[in-house]
Amino acid sequence: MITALAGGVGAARLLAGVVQVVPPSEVTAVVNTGDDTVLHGLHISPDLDTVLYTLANVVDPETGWGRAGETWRVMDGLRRLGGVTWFNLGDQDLATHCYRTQRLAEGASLSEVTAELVRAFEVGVRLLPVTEDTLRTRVQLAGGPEVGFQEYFVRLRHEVATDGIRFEGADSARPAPGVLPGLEDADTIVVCPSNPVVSIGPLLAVAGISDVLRRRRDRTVGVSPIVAGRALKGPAGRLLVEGGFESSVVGVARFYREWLGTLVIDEADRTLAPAVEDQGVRCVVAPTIMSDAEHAAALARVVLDAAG
Ligand code: FO1
Repeated sequence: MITALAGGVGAARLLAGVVQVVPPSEVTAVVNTGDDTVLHGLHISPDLDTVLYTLANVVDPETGWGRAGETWRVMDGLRRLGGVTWFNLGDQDLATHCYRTQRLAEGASLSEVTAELVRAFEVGVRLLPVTEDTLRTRVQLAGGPEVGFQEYFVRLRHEVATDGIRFEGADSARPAPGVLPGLEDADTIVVCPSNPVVSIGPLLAVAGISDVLRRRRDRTVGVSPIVAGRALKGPAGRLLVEGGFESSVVGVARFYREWLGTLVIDEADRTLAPAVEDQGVRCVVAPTIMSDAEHAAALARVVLDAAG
């Protein structure tokens, strides 16, 4: 059984490669909920939805989030009303948020609702929210207010300097059902190429998770989200630097070294492999840019082989 630590787009792409190599029924993804937000009274879980839509082959291939072939009638109506439109919610995507919000209001847990969505989209992989308790990534802007993650990431297009990140609710958030057993029992724990600070970070902040990872360090294999000093997408590089780490595969290794046994880095960083190993993390060099399904499957094979 394979259990993955997952954020959004990069994780979804690797998981889509993993399910080409092993049966989806053998894969569990522990997904970040720190990006979750309530807008228009709807509970939105961006990372869970990106993984769900990608594995169901209905994700917008351009953005990696939201639905392919989307229409925007509701957003157009909201714009005419002067409503909140900085967070783009397509018409089909809104159905997911309406369903999730209604089911939560009926007393279903986020895990149950996620399992219902997995069945409805015939995904096969077991998707687990990291916690059912409130967990919200908050971003302290340099010289400014603290804002919610989506305000930082979308409204401000993460083009602002940050003075710190915190995960509100982490000190009381319990792992959701299945999360710790999923990590304990996995043959391999895959750390997807997600943002170390704001996608993997919240997972580590939930009680018990980093302890299991430390204990099973020799079974954890990660893929660097940083290639040639930069994130392929999003603010991972600058958040690493703002957190005191290099924006490089060495910085990623230092960030993860307490509990990561092996780090897969891209060919572009081959010369840094010794420096990664100097961090005490075994290093495997391979193509890590998942430009299509074949590349994602090839990377998944490398990751699973690296675990031995
Ligand atoms: N990202 C954007 O850059 N702009 C958006 O308008 C936007 C809307 C959106 C709606 C639903 C959803 O599930 C994700 C959405 N995202 C958008 C992506 C989201 O901010 C990120 O995927 C994660 O929160 C970070 O991984």
